[in-house]
Amino acid sequence: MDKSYKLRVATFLMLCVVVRSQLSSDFYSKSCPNLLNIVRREVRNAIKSEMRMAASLLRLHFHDCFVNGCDGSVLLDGSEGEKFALPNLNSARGYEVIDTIKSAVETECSGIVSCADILTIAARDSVVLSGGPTWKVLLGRRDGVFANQTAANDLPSPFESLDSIISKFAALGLNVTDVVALSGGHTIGLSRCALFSGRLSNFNGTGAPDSTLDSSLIPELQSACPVNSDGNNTVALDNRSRDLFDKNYFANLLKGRGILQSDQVLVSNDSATRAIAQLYSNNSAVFFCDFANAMIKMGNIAPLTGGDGEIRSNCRVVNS
Ligand code: HEM
Ligand SMILES: *[C@@H]1O[C@H](CO)[C@@H](O)[C@H](O)[C@H]1NC(C)=O
Ligand SMILES: *[C@@H]1O[C@H](CO)[C@@H](O)[C@H](O)[C@H]1NC(C)=O
Ligand SMILES: *[C@@H]1O[C@H](CO)[C@@H](O)[C@H](O)[C@H]1NC(C)=O
Ligand SMILES: *[C@@H]1O[C@H](CO)[C@@H](O)[C@H](O)[C@H]1NC(C)=O
Ligand SMILES: *[C@@H]1O[C@H](CO)[C@@H](O)[C@H](O)[C@H]1NC(C)=O
Ligand SMILES: CC(=O)N[C@H]1CO[C@H](CO)[C@@H](O)[C@@H]1O
Ligand SMILES: CC(=O)N[C@H]1CO[C@H](CO)[C@@H](O)[C@@H]1O
Repeated sequence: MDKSYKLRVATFLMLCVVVRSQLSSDFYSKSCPNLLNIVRREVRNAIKSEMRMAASLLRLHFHDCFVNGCDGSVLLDGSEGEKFALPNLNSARGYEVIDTIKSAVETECSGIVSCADILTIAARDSVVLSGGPTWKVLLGRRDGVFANQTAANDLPSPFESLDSIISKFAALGLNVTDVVALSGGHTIGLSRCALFSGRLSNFNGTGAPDSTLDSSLIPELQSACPVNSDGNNTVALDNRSRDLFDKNYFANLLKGRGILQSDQVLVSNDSATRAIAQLYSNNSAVFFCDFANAMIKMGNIAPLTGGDGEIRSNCRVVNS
């Protein structure tokens, strides 16, 4: 084994995460040295008043990065924007928290830090403050100047096949390991009944519930989602530890207790994703490492850098 290879292996073991990027962890170290402390403090405050906010901020970053890259486009107001796309409407949340963080950051370092970077740091801090892994956040993204509702409507859906979800991730440079690890984000947060109640009866026109559902989960979900309710009731995506970022999500899947169809299919028909979920279900160190790595990869999707885009002064509107 040559020396540089040994060094690479040693570095890998030490940091776990090895992803190349045009972004850098010290991007604001001179221009806004207190940035990470400000974001951490504000995320902690938000979570103190509502623990679910950790999950909401994590999801917001995912929905930002999958549409036009991580450019803060999901934050833009307006009925033509991404907020009104089906996967986000009455669903994505946390915009007010991003506003609060942004104004705290502007007070110390005006016009310096992008909304896209603030969201990226907030997502990392949400995971850490929920008991999950930490990683070095790469920074230097600039904010986009347009939203794309059409692309937001094409975000992965809970009704989609695993193959189709895998290809949507692959198109953005994320592989099967990343699909399973990032799906583990569902270890925190809630889902509305409308997004899984079709599994409870006459699933896919079969006249029966989804056969992959654990039979003891069906009455639990039916009582949380009465037939004549409007679909807005919520249940925890990981009912064993709803606010804790842990590996229970994967243990749930192996028992047929995944809430969304798109969760459960990770262990149904595909032996590759199933093997990864099995590994994570009893090895949180591997899950945490792969999750951190995949979050950095997701955060690297098509960033605007250099002279592209802008530093928005209000995360909800492009600068005039
Ligand atoms: C693999 C494809 C994915 C699908 C189909 C999917 C689908 C969903 C759905 C349907 C909900 C519930 C939304 C609602 O109730 O209105 C949800 C919630 C959530 N998703 Fe995903 N998701 C996926 C991937 C991800 C990824 C990559 C992350 C982050 C790493 C993530 C993090 C979350 C979180 C934290 C919540 C809870 C949000 C809250 O409570 O406010 N999801 N997801
Ligand atoms: C918006 O997204 C759609 C679908 O992904 C794409 O075809 C279209 O070119 C995008 N529009 C812009 C302005 O980038
Ligand atoms: C996915 O990519 C990561 C590197 O980012 C790599 O370590 C992992 O082995 C890949 N997984 C698959 C299934 O190719
Ligand atoms: C349910 O139906 C959809 C298409 O109608 C199909 O893609 C999916 O594989 C079916 N799911 C199961 C678990 O049979
Ligand atoms: C859920 O609540 C929103 C308002 O928060 C409402 O517009 C929507 O119609 C409700 N969904 C259903 C299925 O009734
Ligand atoms: C991990 O869990 C699987 C079942 O999901 C089990 O077969 C295997 O023995 C476990 N491995 C360890 C190291 O605990
Ligand atoms: C689907 C669901 O939410 N099931 C259960 C979650 O856990 C509580 C107890 O902690 C049960 O009452 C729910 O039925
Ligand atoms: C598309 C497909 O092959 N779906 C199958 C996945 O596995 C479940 C049982 O675990 C079957 O019911 C589905 O038909």
